[in-house]
Formats: sequence, C-alpha cells, structure tokens
Amino acid sequence: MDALTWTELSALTNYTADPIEGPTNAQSRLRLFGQAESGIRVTLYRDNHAWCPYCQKIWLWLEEKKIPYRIQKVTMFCYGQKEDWYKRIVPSGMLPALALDGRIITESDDILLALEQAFGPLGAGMTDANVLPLRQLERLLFRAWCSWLCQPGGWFGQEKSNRQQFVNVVQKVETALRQTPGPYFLEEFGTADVIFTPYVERMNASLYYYKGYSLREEHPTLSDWFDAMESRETYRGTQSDFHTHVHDLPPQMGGCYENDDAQTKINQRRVDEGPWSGLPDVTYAEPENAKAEALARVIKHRDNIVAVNPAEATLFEPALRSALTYLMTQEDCLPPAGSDVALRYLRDRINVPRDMSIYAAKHLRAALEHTAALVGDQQGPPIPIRHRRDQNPVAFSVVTTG
Ligand SMILES: N[C@@H](CCC(=O)N[C@@H](CS)C(=O)NCC(=O)O)C(=O)O
Repeated sequence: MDALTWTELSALTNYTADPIEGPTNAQSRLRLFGQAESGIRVTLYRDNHAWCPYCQKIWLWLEEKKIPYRIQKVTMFCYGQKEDWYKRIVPSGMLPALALDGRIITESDDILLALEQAFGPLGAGMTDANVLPLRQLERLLFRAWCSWLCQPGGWFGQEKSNRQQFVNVVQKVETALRQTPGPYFLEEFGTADVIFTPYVERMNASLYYYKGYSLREEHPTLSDWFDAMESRETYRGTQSDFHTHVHDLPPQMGGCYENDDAQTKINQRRVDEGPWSGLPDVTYAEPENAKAEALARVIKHRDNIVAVNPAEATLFEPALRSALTYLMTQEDCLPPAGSDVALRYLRDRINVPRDMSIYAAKHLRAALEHTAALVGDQQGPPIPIRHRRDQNPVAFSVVTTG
C-alpha cells in the first residue's frame, strides 16, 4: 500500500499522557500528585536521556513517595556539553542533584537521607538495621558486575572466574530475597528495592548482550523480584530496554567487554536487529496503546527526527511514513530505494524511556526494521562506543525535552 500522509497517520492515534498527574513519565517536568504547585519543595536535576542509574534511584523514590517536584534535565559528559547554568549550581557537573527548600544536595545516598528527613522513609529507610546490609550487598553486586563486564577477560581463565564471582553474589542476593515471604527484599516494598533497581536493570541488559548471560532467566528468585518491580507503575515509567542500555553503558563504564560465547553473538544480533518482542527485558503484559504511543511520539517530534537523520529529508521523510504506516496497518509499504540505512539509523537511536515506553519502542524498532528490509540489508553507521555524541540533545532539543 501507499504510505499514509501525516494527517492520515495522526487520525490513527489518540494517545495522550498527563505528565503532571498521570503515571510516571520520562517526559515530565513537573509532578504534583494532586497537590498545589505553590507547595513544591523539591527540584530533581537528572540526566536528559535517563541513562544515569543514580538519578533513576532518586526519581523512583520521589514517585513512590508521591512528593511533588520539578525536574530539570542536564547533559552528561558522554553525550554533550554540560550546561553552564548547572555548573554554577554543581561545579563538578555530577548528577543527580536535588534542591530541597533551596539547598543543593549531591550524592544519591545523601539525597535519599535528606529526603527521608524531610518527608519520612519509604518503607524501611536508609539507616534501618535491615536495610544497611542490603545496601552493602548491592555495592558488592555492583563491583562483581563491573569486574566481569568492564575488564577484558581473555587471560588465565579470568572471564570464567569473574563470571563465577558474579554468580556467587547473585546467589547471596537471592538468599536475601528469600528471607521474607513476598517478592521484595523486606516484608514491605521500600528503600532497599529502590536501591537495587537501577543496576539490576543494567546488569540484566549488559550481561545478556556482552556475556550471553540472561540474569532474569538464570535466577528465578531475582526474576520474581523484577516481576514485582514491573507491577509498579512508578518503575514502569523509569524502565529502559536492552537496546538503550547496551549502547549507553560503554561510554559511562569506560568500556564493556564481550566474551566469545556462541550465545553472546546470538543475543547481540537479537538486541540490535530484532525481533525485540519476547526479549527478557520486560515481562509485564503489553498495554493496548503501545503502537499508538509510538506513533504519537514520532508525530510530535517528526521535524527533528527527520532533521537529525543523516539521509536527505526527501528520502527519509517518506520512508518514515512507510514505516509508520506498517506500524499501524501491518501492511507492507515500500519505502524509497536506498532508505534502509536511514530507517535503521532511527531504529538504533530510539531511547527508552526518554522517547517512549518499552513496548512502544519495540513496535517502532520492529516497524523500522521491517520496512528497511523491504529495500535493503545495509545497517546504519555503527553506534559509537567511547562517547554518544550522536545523541547530543542540542541537536535534538525538542525531541529530548518533551
Ligand atoms: N556517588 C555518586 C555517583 C554519581 C555519578 O557517578 N554520576 C554520573 C552519572 S551516572 C555523573 O554525573 N557523571 C558526570 C556526567 O556523566 O556528566 C552518587 O551516588 O550520586
């Protein structure tokens, strides 16, 4: 079929989101939870693309506690230049930072302690006798993950022993999870769960892709905890996908090293080229409006999406409409010859949750890939490893702000 026009495409989505009062949403700049804007005491400074794990920790805590707050987004060094206004507030440029009653606090643990003082703890708090050993365990897990992922493992069985060391710590985490009957670390959901979330999400993605190791499938107790986290609207709003993480981590971690397992190559191809449906990055049931969300988000930012694509607009704009037509109708829609690279460029630069939620992104990646494959098998330019300035929000300001 012929590609639909933008007007025709617009008629196929009625997706809307309320960033102020609706479910947790990466595009929000203000969250009120039914309270008056005049009473706001908190501003969260977090990274523009929602890549920073320490920012996710604070974000999730504020959403769980329903504390009214503003969000200011800041550029990370790995994808662009730090804003001068932010360096005046936080000279090191480090994220996250929080303004609480006008006082600036940095270091995510100090931020949580200050928030607890102001608003009370989330379940068992940071200094609770049951939480302290769990916080230490989370750091132990983090270090074991870094040792495995971020070092070349070729010599003297190093890869094998790093993997074993990591698995041993995961087993300790699972033992801790089994201490209470429910899926969370303690009787009640709380601070400890929030603290584990950002890095377990990144471990799940990176080990699948770089080590052929599926954390969630290998460790059922940890998986039950992950499922429970995914039952929370708050977490869903902050949750990323495998593709985003595996390509945002290398510059942040100083490199991620793949092993030579046959499974690693299979997993890498699956994450990069699909099919994305069924990957163990999400297990909750798909919302009905996922495709409508993807379409609405592209329509909203289509001018910038076309402008930042390396291909000419005359080639890419009709190709994009072909892919969106397929997304909504499941009918093949031939894009212009030679547009496969341009479509795959966009496929590789969708960011979750910055641009859209996880299922919306899976559908959009799949539609872009399917449509590209109708005209060619050329991949887009490789995603950089040492930096991600291809994601500089300056070049893409409208898209990343909202
Ligand atoms: N210990 C700090 C670590 C924070 C941190 O490492 N932040 C990184 C991002 S994940 C950062 O801001 N780096 C500067 C940049 O990337 O621009 C905390 O817990 O807040």
